[in-house]
Amino acid sequence: MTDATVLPDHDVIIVGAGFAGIYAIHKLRDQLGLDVQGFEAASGVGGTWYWNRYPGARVDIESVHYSYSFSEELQQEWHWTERFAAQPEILRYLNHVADRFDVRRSFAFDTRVTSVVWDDGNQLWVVTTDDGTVHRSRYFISAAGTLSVPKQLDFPGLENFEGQVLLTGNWQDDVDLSGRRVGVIGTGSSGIQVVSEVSKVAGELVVLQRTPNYATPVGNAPTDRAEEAADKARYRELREASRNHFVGVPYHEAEPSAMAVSAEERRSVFDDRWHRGGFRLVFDSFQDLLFNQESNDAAAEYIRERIRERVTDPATAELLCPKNYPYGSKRPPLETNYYEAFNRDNVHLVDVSGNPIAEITATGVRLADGTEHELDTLILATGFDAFTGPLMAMNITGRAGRPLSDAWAEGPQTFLGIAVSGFPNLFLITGPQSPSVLYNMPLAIEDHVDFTANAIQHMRAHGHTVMEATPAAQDDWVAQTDQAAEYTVVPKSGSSWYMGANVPGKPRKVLVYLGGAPAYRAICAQVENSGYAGFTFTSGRVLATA
Ligand code: N01
Repeated sequence: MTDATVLPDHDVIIVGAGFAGIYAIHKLRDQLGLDVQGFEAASGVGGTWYWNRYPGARVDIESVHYSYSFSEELQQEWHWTERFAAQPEILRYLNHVADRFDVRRSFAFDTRVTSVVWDDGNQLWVVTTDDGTVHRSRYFISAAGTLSVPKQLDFPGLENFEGQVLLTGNWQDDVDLSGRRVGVIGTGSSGIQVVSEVSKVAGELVVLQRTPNYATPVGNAPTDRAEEAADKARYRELREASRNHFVGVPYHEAEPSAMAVSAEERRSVFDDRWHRGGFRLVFDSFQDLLFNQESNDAAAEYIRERIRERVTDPATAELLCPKNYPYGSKRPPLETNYYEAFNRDNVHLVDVSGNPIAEITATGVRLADGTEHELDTLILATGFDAFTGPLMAMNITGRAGRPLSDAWAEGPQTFLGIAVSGFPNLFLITGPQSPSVLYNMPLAIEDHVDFTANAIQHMRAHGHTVMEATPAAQDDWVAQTDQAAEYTVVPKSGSSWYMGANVPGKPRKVLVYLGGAPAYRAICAQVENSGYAGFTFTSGRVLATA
């Protein structure tokens, strides 16, 4: 029992105004009646969809599923113009949601959180923003995203480049690349989308590829109004089916094993999923692609065959064929005419795997063997410091002055990807070791915000001021996460951000819970129903905000 003397300014501080922060404000302020303050570094709402304005940016889960489910009215009234909405439409949607639920008034925009420190004596979080203001809150929620801090760039000479440098993860509006000599570094999901679009307008496009990817067609099309009406008529059922699927999309056609059928049957299933698009090939063809190397090899070979069919020049096709890591061990990108871009005369593929980028010069890129590519514009699609980057950037310090960077020196340690032992009343929305990026994000976010809201309600109902994961529950969860990954092909990838392996020096540790959304949701429900087994609670004087 403690007696706090300093009052918090707010019940809750939330960082981030993307899908997670918008819903968290609505849930905690409007449904729980809490005093909530949000901070957002950008000038508006949108999160990922605010910053990633590069040409070609588009969702790769059908928009009817990649959207909020918490309001029946919202999901009925919103109309998506395309099956897979492009970035501007998703940003419009998030602005609409922000207006509809009046969340903007609870955010301070253009405001970056620079430090977050637990005050044990007063049992509250002390949050400092970049204007030097200090704010205190009982609970702190990170809705700062998983892919929101671009990976630090390590190209020598980048500062000497006299042309234009553009980052896919922090793109400016209205960049005109027509007729320009453009270089793209990176062929992950962002690079693949940007190449497909920029190839149509650039005078010359040089794609500097270190690792080819298993990209498959997204299958975008204008929304079919009849299909939309049918989906809306059974939205509740669709959402339930999504939440009961491994990756949170209502797929239902996966057969047990690619090895249990004949080569012809396998081929016909792959063909069908390839043509229908979305993540059907990887997650709705055979259930064992991520778990059985032989099945995975069959899918990988199928994709290589498709790439060879689409790319005219055999040498270029071969360079575009991934060979050294399993399909799905890196996050599979979806594409629209990506491979066809390499049939254009203005597009050149440059392999920088064995001949790396040595230097960015004043006029372009120089490779290790001395080859130079002259460029007007350099696009960096080089990825993110996933999961931990956004948390580290806030300088979070827990009990006894222990920084999160110290607690996580060997990689993240969480309970359920939501809580961290030694960091009381801290809630991570889609944090490391939760299914997050492998569970349709808006639904994963809603689940985590609901879990957090329920936990806060539980504390208030029982007169608790502090809630904290136990070290034992955390150790057990980390072990379960590591074990779930071991059953899959994911650890076999050399440079996947799922493993933290894309950032030099970052501990190699699986960052995603790979047991699937349904298993994970059942575990979270068990924790809630048990009265929060794995957490300890401290009671004290329950204080109103100042
Ligand atoms: O980043 P990435 P991303 N020299 O890390 C290369 C989501 N997303 O922004 O593989 C040369 O996947 C690197 O090469 P390698 C989605 O979850 C979704 O594309 O390390 N190359 C790789 O090719 C996605 O997975 C959508 O050898 C260097 C690339 O840069 C996640 O965001 C769209 C290099 C980075 O690929 C991240 O995708 C876009 C170097 N020094 C993104 N350093 C949707 O469609 C890095 N690379 C919803």
